[in-house]
Amino acid sequence: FTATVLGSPRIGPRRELKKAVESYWAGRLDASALDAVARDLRTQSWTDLRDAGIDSVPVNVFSYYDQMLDTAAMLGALPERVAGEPTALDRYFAAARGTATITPLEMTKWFDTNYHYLVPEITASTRFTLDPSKVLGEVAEAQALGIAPRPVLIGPVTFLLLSKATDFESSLLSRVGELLPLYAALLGLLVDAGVEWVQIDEPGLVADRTESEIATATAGEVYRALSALEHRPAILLASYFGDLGAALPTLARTGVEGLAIDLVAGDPETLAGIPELAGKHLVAGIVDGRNIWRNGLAESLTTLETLRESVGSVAVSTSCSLLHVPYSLESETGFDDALRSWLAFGSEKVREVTTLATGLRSGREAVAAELAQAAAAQATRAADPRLHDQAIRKRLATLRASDDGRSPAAERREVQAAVLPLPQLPTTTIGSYPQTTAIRVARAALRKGEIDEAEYVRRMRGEVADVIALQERLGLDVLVHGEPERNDMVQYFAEQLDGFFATSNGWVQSYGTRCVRPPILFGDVRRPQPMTVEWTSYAQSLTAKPVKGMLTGPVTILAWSFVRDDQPLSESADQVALAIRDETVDLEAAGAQVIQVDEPALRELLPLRAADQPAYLDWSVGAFRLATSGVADATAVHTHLCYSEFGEVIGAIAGLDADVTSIEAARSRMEILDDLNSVGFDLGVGPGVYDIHSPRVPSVEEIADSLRAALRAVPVERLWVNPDCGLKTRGRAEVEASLRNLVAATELVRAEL
Ligand code: THG
Ligand code: ZN
Repeated sequence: FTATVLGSPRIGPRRELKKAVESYWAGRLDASALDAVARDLRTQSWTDLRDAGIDSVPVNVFSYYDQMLDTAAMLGALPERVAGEPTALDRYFAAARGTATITPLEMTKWFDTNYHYLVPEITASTRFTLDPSKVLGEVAEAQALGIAPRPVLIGPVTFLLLSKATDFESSLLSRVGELLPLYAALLGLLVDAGVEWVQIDEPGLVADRTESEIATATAGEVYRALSALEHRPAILLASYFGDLGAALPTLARTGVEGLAIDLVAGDPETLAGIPELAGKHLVAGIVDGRNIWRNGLAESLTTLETLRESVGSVAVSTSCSLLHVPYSLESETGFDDALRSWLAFGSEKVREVTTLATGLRSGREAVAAELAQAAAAQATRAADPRLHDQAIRKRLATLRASDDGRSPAAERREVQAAVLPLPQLPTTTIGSYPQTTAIRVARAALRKGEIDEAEYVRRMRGEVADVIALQERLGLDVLVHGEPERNDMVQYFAEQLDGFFATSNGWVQSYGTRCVRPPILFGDVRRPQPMTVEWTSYAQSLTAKPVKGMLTGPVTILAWSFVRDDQPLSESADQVALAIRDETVDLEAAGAQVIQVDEPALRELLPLRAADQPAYLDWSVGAFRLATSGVADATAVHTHLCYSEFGEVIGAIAGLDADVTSIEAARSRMEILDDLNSVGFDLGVGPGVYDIHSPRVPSVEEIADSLRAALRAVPVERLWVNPDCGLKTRGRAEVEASLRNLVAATELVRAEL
């Protein structure tokens, strides 16, 4: 084949799958109606690819929830505790989201993307068995449409690397021998079904983890064994999100027929010195599957031509699955013409792939018009004044040279205690309160033009007043306004900053049925006016207690946006930091004594390769400090971090130098406090004392125990009391009951001091 993609979005161009699955959960749709929606979406997706000129169509990339969960189901590795559910679909969804009595699988980041997968649990007693029904079903469905399918599987090495061993110590990779016969049997079934090519994904091999050498060696053995099978389709071994490094020659030496290589995240030069590639079908991932910029086709063709000279057989592809970009530009009506011409979403990327394949096959003249259009778009982008705001750049340079940061933390602590005396173990919340039906109704009415901006603001102020009254009643010490005016915080700030563009339908799956609409950072960042000051000031006018100003940090704003590819991320981060810094200064001038700048995504942008991590930590911490060093010593800077796995970034948390850091710790049993001690952290810390991700109301005793445990690791002067994350996804009643217990537990423990 000559033109393909590694995978497609599946949530539906209008999020049809999200709506159908959620209706099924709510009991409004039965399993066969759900299946019909899913089948229509697959048909649409495959025929669109074929009609666009894709000559090898990936199947089995559809999922009701997640591809790792699908793989666990295929390998008979769903957890024991779902076995009692009546149907396979019920067992599947019980593993994904739990039931009243079943805890779901854990969820974590899919490499360094904003997609989250479910972590399969493998126990000593797991007996792998093959259930090929989903993949064979999709193969037959595609064939019935006259489409030659290329089924996509997650490979055994990546499956095990990303799973969790729950009751035994040794590396899960040691169990790959149990999976091999199942994959071998499956390859046999696929070739019997008439499949020519199978794609086996092994993105786990691009990260260098402690297991990397053994993973590479294991993968070598696995693919030597699979490719030695006589009865099988041709194997396309797919990698993405980085270079294969040492794994590339190892894999090239096996008998697999094809290798898919990410030429966007990885370096095409690394392919040069590998003679074993010569006999392979190289699937060149040259169209970026993760960002939304239009491909500069001419340079891509040059790269492809060079590759063809050295390798021989080259197909054009996306760098990874198109799962990570929105469906199509067609449904975006708000972009100006210039911006639109710079972009390519999913279906536009498919056309780029087929254009490049035509160019490679038939010569540049065959696609001269497309090359000229791409070049023209690139030229207007480079020349657009919005990309180069000299005033912003000059201010940033001056500030970088002159800013010597904040005074030492101990000095700040003294000044802050003098201007804002707080009780021991001060209580607070992370920022958001439940997004009530009234809030959602008002937002929808504003969007549809049924109410005007003034009425919307009036209603949101009512919500703020309710949240302030609630916190007064509960007896919390540092209050928040509750953020009713924000749906997604990143979208909220991006909409107010120049240099960002918001999409109207640019949904990307984040996990399960949940989606986000990442804003597009295309130009230099400028803050035309204050963004949050009126909300915070209004809340402060209702209470004598301090109200925190609430902002999102530069790293998180970038992590959850599509970012510029024409300058280093560090450069963009500093520009966003400058805008946030201006906001902190305005909040302080308006009377805020505490300002929280959240960085929940600090961990997720961490590069996959250890060698790249120090530089990242340096610029990300630097951007946070730039954003927060504009205020006086008397103003307390707080931050909040989510998603417990802090291991590699623990030093960076200290580096942020925030006066108080609240952190997700309810589920990691306060281990994080010992980790912080081990790097000499001596600032304020609020380890979450209960888990907000569950609707359960924690008891007073339970919270008091958490606090007592925290006090064994942290001196009382540094300890804050808070839930482990924002409350926006919880119900009002549970929040009130939980916080009442949080305050009561704090009073209990204060009395013991
Ligand atoms: N915002 C953004 N990215 C994120 C998060 C976020 N990535 C990591 C984490 N948080 C992912 N979590 C979620 C949680 C909820 C939803 C999406 C991602 C969600 N989305 C709504 C839905 O799909 O129905 C749509 C929300 C909307 O209207 O904007 O509930 O917080 N950017
Ligand atoms: Zn959080």
